[in-house]
Amino acid sequence: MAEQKIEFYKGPAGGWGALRSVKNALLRQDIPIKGARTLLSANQPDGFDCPGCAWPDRNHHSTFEFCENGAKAVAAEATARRAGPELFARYTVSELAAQSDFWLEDQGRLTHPMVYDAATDRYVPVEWDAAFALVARHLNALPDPDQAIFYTSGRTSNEAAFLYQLFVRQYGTNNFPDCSNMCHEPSGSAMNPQIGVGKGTVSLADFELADAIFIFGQNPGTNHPRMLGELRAAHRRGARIVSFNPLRERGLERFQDPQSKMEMATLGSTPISTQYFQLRVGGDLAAVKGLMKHVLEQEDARPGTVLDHAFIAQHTTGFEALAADLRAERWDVLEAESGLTEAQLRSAGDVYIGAGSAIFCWGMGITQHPHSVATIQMLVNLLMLRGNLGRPGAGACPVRGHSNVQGDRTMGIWEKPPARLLDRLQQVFGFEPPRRHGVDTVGAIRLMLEGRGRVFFALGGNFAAATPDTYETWKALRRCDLTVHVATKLNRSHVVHGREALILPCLGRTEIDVQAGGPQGVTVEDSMSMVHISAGINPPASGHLLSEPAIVARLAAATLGERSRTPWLWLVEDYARIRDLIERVFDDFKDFNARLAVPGGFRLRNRASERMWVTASGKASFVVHPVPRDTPVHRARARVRDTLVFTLITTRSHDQYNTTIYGMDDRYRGVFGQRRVVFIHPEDIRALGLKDGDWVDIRTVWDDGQERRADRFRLVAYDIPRGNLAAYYPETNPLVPLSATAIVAGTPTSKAIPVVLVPCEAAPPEGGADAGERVRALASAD
Ligand SMILES: Nc1nc2c(c(=O)[nH]1)N[C@H]1C(S)=C(S)[C@@H](COP(=O)(O)OP(=O)(O)OC[C@H]3O[C@@H](n4cnc5c(=O)[nH]c(N)nc54)[C@H](O)[C@@H]3O)O[C@H]1N2
Ligand SMILES: Nc1nc2c(c(=O)[nH]1)N[C@H]1C(S)=C(S)[C@@H](COP(=O)(O)OP(=O)(O)OC[C@H]3O[C@@H](n4cnc5c(=O)[nH]c(N)nc54)[C@H](O)[C@@H]3O)O[C@H]1N2
Ligand SMILES: [Mo]
Repeated sequence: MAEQKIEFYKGPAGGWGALRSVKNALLRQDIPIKGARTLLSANQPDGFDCPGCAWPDRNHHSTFEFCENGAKAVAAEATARRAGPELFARYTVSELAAQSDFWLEDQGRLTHPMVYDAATDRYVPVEWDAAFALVARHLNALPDPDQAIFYTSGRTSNEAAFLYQLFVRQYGTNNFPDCSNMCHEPSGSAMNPQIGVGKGTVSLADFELADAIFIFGQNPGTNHPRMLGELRAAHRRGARIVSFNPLRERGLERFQDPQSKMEMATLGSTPISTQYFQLRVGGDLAAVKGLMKHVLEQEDARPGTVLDHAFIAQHTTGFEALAADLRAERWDVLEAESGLTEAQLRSAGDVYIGAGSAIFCWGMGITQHPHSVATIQMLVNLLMLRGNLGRPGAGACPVRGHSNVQGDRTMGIWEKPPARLLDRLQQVFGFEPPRRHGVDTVGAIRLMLEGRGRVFFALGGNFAAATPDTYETWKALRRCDLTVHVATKLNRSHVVHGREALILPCLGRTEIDVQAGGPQGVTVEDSMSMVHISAGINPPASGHLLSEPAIVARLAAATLGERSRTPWLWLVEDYARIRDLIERVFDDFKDFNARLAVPGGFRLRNRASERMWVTASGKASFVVHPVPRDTPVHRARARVRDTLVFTLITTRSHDQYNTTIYGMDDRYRGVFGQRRVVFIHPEDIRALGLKDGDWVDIRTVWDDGQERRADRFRLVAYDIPRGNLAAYYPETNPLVPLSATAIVAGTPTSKAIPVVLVPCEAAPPEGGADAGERVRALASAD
């Protein structure tokens, strides 16, 4: 076990620390040499798309873009370690369930399809055909297709996602919960009605032109490290970079580019943010409103010089109502709710006014809040006041997470499919698609809890750990007749299973995929709507793996049989055939196969970036929203008066990919060898009568009488606003109530949980406290 310590990190983001960390990651996975070759193929024209994040590549040119966390993601997949049948013979599933998330994935790549054997409480090997027959039997026995649930995580390729939605809709349901429901759903929910697209409007070229880049609630140094390269270049040419974040994230402060020989040799670095606003958690809507109020007041003082009147007149509706609302807004309310002063808000507003063109980026710090949709609409309002949409160097940039989460939605992984998609499926494939909307992630958990969701199938991801209200979710999964997981690595979701259960191991993106028609590539769409091909270079982790498209096709054939007129097995012989079908369903994919031949692929049309508004009014709309003052946190504070009620954000460490834990360090935040920590303001520690390093249990304050707790966290004095706490996910997911969801979008509000802290004894070593918790929870989930 690594030494546990808390030590302020003095260095910049990136630099030698990043190189050292990659070396360690490769050593851990026993892949010093192969790993290096694999790393060099990430994001190359003839290589694979990095399975890390959705940040776009510089045109897939051939210089290697170094990215520490991309390298860790690749190493995790290309590991030499294997979780084969011997592992499952050695441990019962109950024994596996007592292990930590880290331990489970650390066993390595899954090698064989496995089926749960209740008599021995073990997973045992199963033939692929028998596995598909088992799923088909369950699906075909359901009285109503809406009792089946089909989850998707965002690594799934376009080809697999397209086949999957086609299969499931032919089967008869729109029950497509996905990771997006927990992630950028609010961005789509906000922007679709407002400007007619649910995606970002910028491309990388805009980053070269922007005079100002505003970053709200996003931590690129850890989660999108290649974005730091763009920010560094922007800073160097004089662009202003303004960050809004309750935590001082190192990657938003300074960056040492591992590809700059000069910076590496001299230990130099480039500052990133020109201004940093440490606002209060959940304070963004108020802050953005403050910026808008300032913009309007400046326009009043210097008429005709601040607003883009031509844009507003020609392209928008609703300006007058917004202006009236802003004029009536009070600075004291904006200050109290944002945690920033009027002077700070005005100075940020001045940077915005001073910029000829501006880009707004945002991440989970914006979306995982009750008022996320409103906040995003306010961000778009602010952009539109100065015409910062649909022109060079300007626009909206929701920074997606999973490498193909955007593409999966484009392909129709959506529980609320638009009628035009269903009409087209009907026309092209000659079947009657279900029109009822399906369940999203939270809806799926409820359906299973009520006993009306009986088969749960997951194409990737880790539903049991990524979702809110962990033990409710476990109860839900354990009520299923059958749970099935297509996966690369063992995880929590495989050991918290239904009465019957399957683990179906698949190829990863780094691996060569050979079908009857020869080696295949798949396509993905990045955060800026670039679609390109990805082809693996490593031999498969095991000879028994199937590709995701092949798994979906064989399952479809087994389930639908004669009922389907789609030639499933023929389609997966050559993925170009799948792409021909994609082209027939989506007009924007015209000449799909031909356009992939261009290195770097092609950009999907984005009508908002052409100033074409596919909205009800045919215009972009300004939307009015009040400053939220009745959130669950406000209500909890009003109710609990004798103790401090904090707002907890649940976030990522530098050593994890969502529920995949790579290691126990969070280097930039100075945490080493441990994860059960909670960041807190030193004055708040004093107010609790405690001291730095003391241990606490965390309890949620909610209004449904249910106890939610996560025990044994170590207090870490930190530069965070008073009244706010931060801790890592997924350990804190038991604290997030199922009913804590974003208005309209339904996204769990993982960054806005009202909690209290209860002192406890010092914790036993890592894994101890929460192993006990897991065993108890599993027992009580039955
Ligand atoms: N290495 C690595 N890369 C990843 C991932 C990973 O886990 N590891 N995950 C991938 C996925 S799926 C996603 S969605 C993205 C996630 O990437 P991010 O969007 O960066 O997500 P988080 O790490 O949760 O961090 C959110 C940031 O928001 C800040 N924040 C919290 N609350 C507020 C608030 O109220 N207001 C503001 N302004 N800021 C706030 C936090 O301090 C933190 O800096 O990254 C993707 N890339
Ligand atoms: N409290 C809290 N909860 C959150 C968040 C938060 O910030 N706070 N963030 C939310 C967000 S933004 C997201 S996106 C979700 C993530 O939710 P998910 O996408 O469901 O979770 P991951 O941890 O990314 O999934 C990891 C698993 O994916 C499998 N896998 C990896 N590569 C492949 C592949 O190529 N194919 C297949 N089939 N499987 C593969 C591996 O078995 C691995 O164990 O979590 C959400 N949950
Ligand atoms: Mo995400």
